[in-house]
Amino acid sequence: MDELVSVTNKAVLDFVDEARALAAPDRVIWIDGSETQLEDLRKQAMATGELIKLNEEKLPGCYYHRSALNDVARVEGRTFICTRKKEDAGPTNNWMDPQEAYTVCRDVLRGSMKGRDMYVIPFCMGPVGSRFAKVGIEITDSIYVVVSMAIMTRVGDEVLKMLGDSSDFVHGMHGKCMLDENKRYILQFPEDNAIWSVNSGYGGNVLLGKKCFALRIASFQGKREGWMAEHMLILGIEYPDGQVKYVAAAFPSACGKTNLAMMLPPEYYSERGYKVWTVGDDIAWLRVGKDGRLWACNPEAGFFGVAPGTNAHSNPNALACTRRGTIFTNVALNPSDKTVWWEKLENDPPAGLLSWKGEPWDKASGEKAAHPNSRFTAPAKNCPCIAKNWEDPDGVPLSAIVFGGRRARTAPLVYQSRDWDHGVFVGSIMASETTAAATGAVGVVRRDPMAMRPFIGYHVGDYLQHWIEMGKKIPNKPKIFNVNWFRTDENGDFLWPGFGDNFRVLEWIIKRCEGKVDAQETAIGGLPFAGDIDLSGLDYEIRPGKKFDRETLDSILTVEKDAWVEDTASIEDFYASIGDRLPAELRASLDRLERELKN
Ligand code: OXD
Ligand code: MN
Repeated sequence: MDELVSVTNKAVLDFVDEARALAAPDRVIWIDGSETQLEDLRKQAMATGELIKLNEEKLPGCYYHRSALNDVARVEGRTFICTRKKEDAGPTNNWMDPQEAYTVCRDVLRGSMKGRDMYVIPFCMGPVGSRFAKVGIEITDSIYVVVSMAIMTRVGDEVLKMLGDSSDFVHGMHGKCMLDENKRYILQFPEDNAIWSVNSGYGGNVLLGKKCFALRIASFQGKREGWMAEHMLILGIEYPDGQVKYVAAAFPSACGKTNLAMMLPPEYYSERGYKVWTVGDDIAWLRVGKDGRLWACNPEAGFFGVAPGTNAHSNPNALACTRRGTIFTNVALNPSDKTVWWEKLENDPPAGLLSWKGEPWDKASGEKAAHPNSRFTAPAKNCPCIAKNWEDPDGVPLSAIVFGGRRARTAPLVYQSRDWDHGVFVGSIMASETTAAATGAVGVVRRDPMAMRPFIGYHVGDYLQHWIEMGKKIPNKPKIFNVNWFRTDENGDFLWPGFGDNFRVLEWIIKRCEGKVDAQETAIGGLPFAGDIDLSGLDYEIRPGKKFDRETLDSILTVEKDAWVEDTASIEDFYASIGDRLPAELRASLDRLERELKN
């Protein structure tokens, strides 16, 4: 028997009826957002092993989950943008005809929920009631999805109330089905406001509010409505006088957005009263404010962070987020005291761990205990450095936008674009080594414009044009920069200490925004004079026997012309693939770069 509910929104009821007729669940359960209902679902999931309750004293309210072995990352190869015209999906997306896509998915979903419950999750991206927030309805047969969505978004009755009788919501349909990777599809229908995801249980594929809605669908909506959905963290830097300056930064998946968003400034700065506040760690919705500045909102309510590498040194704030009310996925489990472990959490793993595969883990085997893309799903409100205004419906005003990739060579530590259009060029030529966040080879350099390559819900050329057009609408534009924390030496060791010391670069960036410091003009943009990056207090060993020195700083603040000339050839290829939808402004910037590199 279904639970009795009093939903009156016809469009929602029709959507649910259609899903029920197709998937044939035993019952339909409406998620009301109450703790009682969520607790009941967690208990059910514990009974089947879908969730394991962790140590209530050490990790109160925390749960452990393993996804299927073949289902541990986003599947870009099986992610499709289903626009009516193929050319509207563009060269960076897979495309499927919408009718064919619905048919394929219907075949997979038909009868797939027999014997199971179907959950209807009303969810809101952005604070409920905000004029910028957007509603989705996710249908799923996974309790893991329900409880994760309840952390990552605002869910329940209050969302339905906000929706009223409007049909303006994203129709999200998810079914685990058989978890068959050959029939796994992550389908976005931007023209229909719909997302269908089948045969996966991995967060990035199934928490539909996140990548599918807040980036792919929202980027399309933003283009139509005059705003932007970006793969960016948002942070605030508080100065000793109490002023706060906000920065949004786009880095590809698993390149340190969460670490930067929650960074602790070096002691030298914190002693003087500098602080960093987190507004968001993955997604920013950007709008032009009444005051002519660009304002950024975090549409999410939680963090879906990469666990390995997170520790008391690298990101104490993220670690603190995960100490209560968190779901851990595909990390290692210590069955004796029901705690979790992952690579680099501590130096010595406890004995008797079960790996992410659920098998006894043998350190000597060389296998990882936690999957490299294992995750924590933690409420944003847990974060010790969450900004007081992180839920302000208007968001926060940006001083700077920062792009950055993971590049062993070529890109210097930091440089500034000459103006907005050149900044769009800098973002468009971003490149990064691939990571474990998506299936496929790791460590391959690929062009990843604005870190959005896997997330642009339409043609990349139109997307870049939208950036150019937005620049015309922002009287008081943020300045645009590029950073690269990942330069390595000939032994593969990182040259820059990273983590909290990245604050030194942010400080230079804000000084540039305020016209307080000069830059050296080069072919690629404005680079710091090395003396302007404050190294005070950076006198510890960044690895055994190695202190950071001025010479190293000089070496990562130079433009290596040969490497850049090589890079422009690959940019040419990338731009050629975009075809005639490439904005003329970007073509002109590339021509200028090529010319100036010859000088
Ligand atoms: C993420 C990703 O999960 O980018 O944030 O893959
Ligand atoms: Mn991301």
